[in-house]
Amino acid sequence: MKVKMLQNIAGFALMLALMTSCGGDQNGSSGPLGGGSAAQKTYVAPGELDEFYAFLSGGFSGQVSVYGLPSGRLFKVIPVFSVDAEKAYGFNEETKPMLETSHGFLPWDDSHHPELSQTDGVPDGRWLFINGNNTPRIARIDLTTFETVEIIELPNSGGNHSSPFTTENTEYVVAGTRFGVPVPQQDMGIDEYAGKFKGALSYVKVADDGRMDIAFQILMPGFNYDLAHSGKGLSHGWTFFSSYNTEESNTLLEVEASKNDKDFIAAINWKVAEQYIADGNYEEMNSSYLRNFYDEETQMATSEKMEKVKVLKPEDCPGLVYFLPCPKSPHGVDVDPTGEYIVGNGKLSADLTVHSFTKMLAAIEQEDFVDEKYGIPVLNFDATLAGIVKSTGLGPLHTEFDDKGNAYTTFFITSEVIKWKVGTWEVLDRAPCYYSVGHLMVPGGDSRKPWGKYMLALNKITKDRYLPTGPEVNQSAQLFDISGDKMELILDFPTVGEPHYAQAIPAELIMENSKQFYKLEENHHPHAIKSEEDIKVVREGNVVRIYMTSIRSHFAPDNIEGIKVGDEVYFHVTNLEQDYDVPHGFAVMGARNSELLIMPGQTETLLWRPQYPGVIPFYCSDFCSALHQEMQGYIRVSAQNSNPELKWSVGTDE
Ligand code: K7E
Ligand code: CUA
Repeated sequence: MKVKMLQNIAGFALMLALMTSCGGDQNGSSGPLGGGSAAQKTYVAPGELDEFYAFLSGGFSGQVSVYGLPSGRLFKVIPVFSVDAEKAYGFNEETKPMLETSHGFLPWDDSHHPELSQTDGVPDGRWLFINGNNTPRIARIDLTTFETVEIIELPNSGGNHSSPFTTENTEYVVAGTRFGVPVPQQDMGIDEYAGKFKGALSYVKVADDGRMDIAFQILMPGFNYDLAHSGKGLSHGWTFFSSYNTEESNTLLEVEASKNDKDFIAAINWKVAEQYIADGNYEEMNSSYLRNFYDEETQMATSEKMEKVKVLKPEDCPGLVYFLPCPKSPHGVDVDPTGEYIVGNGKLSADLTVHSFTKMLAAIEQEDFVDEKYGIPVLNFDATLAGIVKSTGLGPLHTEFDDKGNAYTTFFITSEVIKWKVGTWEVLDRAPCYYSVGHLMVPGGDSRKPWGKYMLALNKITKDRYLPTGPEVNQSAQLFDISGDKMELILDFPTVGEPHYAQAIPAELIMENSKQFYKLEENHHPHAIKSEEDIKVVREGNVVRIYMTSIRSHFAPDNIEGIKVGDEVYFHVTNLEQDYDVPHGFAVMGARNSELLIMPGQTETLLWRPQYPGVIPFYCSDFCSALHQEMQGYIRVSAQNSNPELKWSVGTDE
């Protein structure tokens, strides 16, 4: 039995290898690109602007990258879950608290799914959410500043993968655990998994100002909750989570979790959940988690420790959860723009299973249940089935939609995107991807209003597509024009890290609100100073605070004396500029963190611990003017047991 299983694995692996290594001769210039017309479609002339902002997750880079479409130009990498020395994120005193967790300071995570906030089911350009997969967290990026302003931890979870998908009006972002874990965490046998481990689905409330808090968690059986999407239109009020490992195995999942012919899509009625909470029918669990918030007014992040979550148990909450059987370990679960169709992407099959929301409601009404799992009714598969897309592709992962009633599904194993008709389920077109496509993205393609002009395929493997760069070759994105009947490949560009999901939105919904600088008079940083007259150096014990300003092209003060070995020196640098695009940097020799990159009107703080007596230079690390190279200074360090006078200055008195 065991040997046979291993043979199966070997066979599957071989098939994968074959599928992902083919097509080496499909070269962009001579292959599917139609020559000049593709170039014209993606050419954004110098000085012209792109039509869409695209936000791609960085996967194991932990960040988000911002591209223009259709040009594929990289505009920015937004640090989220990983430290970033370029922007001092996680290095300066202001942002360090963003990466605090109940496990301590974590400089890294794995980010998979960017999700734009929505109003009436349409992306609105206010915020971008993204999940931290490894140590369960959700981040919120403010799209006026393109900075991470909030990170909330998710307790009782392990692997925050089905996250952070939004509801129609951003009432919630949801977060399902990928791994079943003991809840609460405890020392127990791994082989006690089945029946004892749990899978928490979190509903994170998003307030009008964007602030997040965990409204409640649903303590599900310990399946693996893979992806999610909320209902929209007629299915507003529901969320659908795909699952695998309903076998509840704790070992060799590639075999053990592929045994059941069908796993489940969990349909959660969150309006019912709200009612249970409002009626007080919940348990309060001691679960601590951190909520980190960057306050633009004080320009400081702070961490707040939360102690309790409200928990709902499905077995005690009739009407809260139903299981829709779905063949072959579904990965993505995607809801079409009308909200009627729920697409299960059964990754071990050739077919897509589409459920009907209307039929689901009828089946619930008629109690057309075939089984029950841990108190959760399992709906009759045939009763909810809307149709099957017979694709002849292999390994469907994710589906997005356009504004003409079409759907686009990625097939990892056969490395292609298949376009099909919603409602008739007929396959309309197929396009190869180079190679092994994971997610795909149509701007607004998981919302009620897709802007169905482009489709971006996000590929895992790019060997032979780009100049080789050693063993590691970057992942890639491939842009297709989907305005016609046939998908047309028009651009191929490398990405930062491994993009799993992406989102895009018309540029005009964001660019008009984009902040150009911080107003000095609104800077309420506790250590800000507003003019050079206020510069000072203050000692309290071995803590020395240097209140410094930067303006083209000098620091004030730029000569500092009276610092000793063993001091903790805080450089509080305020950039006095009030113009767009004039940041200053700050770097000091021997600093064990990074530079600072201070935006106009902003204050940032670098902690430095001098190690030996001497005269140490510091300088501006961002080329800011013709006299940038002159933007420098010295700090004198005396011996630990000396008693030097604290002095600071800029310029000479004469
Ligand atoms: Cu399919 Cu993490 Cu959304 Cu990657 S996941 S592909
Ligand atoms: Cu300031 Cu260079």
